[in-house]
Amino acid sequence: MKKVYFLSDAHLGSWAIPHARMNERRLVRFLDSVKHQAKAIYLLGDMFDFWYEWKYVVPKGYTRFLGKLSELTDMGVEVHYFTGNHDIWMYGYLEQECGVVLHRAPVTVEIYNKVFMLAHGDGLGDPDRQFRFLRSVFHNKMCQRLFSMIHPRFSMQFGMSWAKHSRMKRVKMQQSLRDGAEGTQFNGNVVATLNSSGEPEYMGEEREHLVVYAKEYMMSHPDVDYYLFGHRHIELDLMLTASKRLLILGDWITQFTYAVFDGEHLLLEEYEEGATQFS
Ligand SMILES: [Mn+2]
Repeated sequence: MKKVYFLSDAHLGSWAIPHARMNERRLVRFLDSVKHQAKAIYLLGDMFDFWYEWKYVVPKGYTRFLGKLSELTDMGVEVHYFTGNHDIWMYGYLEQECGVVLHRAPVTVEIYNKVFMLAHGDGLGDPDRQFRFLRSVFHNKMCQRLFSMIHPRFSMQFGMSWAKHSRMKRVKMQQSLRDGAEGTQFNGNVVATLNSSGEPEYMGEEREHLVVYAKEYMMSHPDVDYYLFGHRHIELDLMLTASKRLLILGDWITQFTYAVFDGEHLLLEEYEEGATQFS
């Protein structure tokens, strides 16, 4: 049986990530390695660190990634692209040029007789006011139109710097913890340890927004078997009940993790360069 793959958060092109091109190449090698056994690939958001497109213009770069997406869809592999909080501003280029199916909101889909609830995860169960405000500005049609009127020379630079800045905040958190601070603030929680991507480690069932959200959602949607999210840059594989499961997909910055479903098993795996990919 052909497999279905899920991954997220490559943040391609990030000005805050050294060797960003290497990460793009690694991602492309991974996609290439699974293309013959893949039925579908779900990209769950923030694949670009900042993406904005105009009527006749798209950002420079990403040629390997975009080419690989096109190759996959030309072969008949379904590619689903979810917008995250860094690449909200997609207006048809990826659908028309690369043949992907674009999703702007969470999707519930049945795959091989299991029901998956898929989302990037930003804004779900997150009460942070500042984040919610920014999110509403970013999604606002009028704000988008105004932003489009700025020459790309400046608006792209602004976007790339904003995205870099939001990553550098994590780097500063890391620094202050290294300097001996006992904890640092994140989403209203004090966190004491960060993972390799500079994100707070799993905060526990009570405090992790996506877990709280899924547990609540579960009450009104008993048909969902699996919840898959990105956004947090942590790896999590959690049983919510005896049969319901929640996965957070890690990232493609330092973790290179993905979920794969073959109709029977759902696994969270790490892409190892050079390792044999068994079909
Ligand atoms: Mn995100």
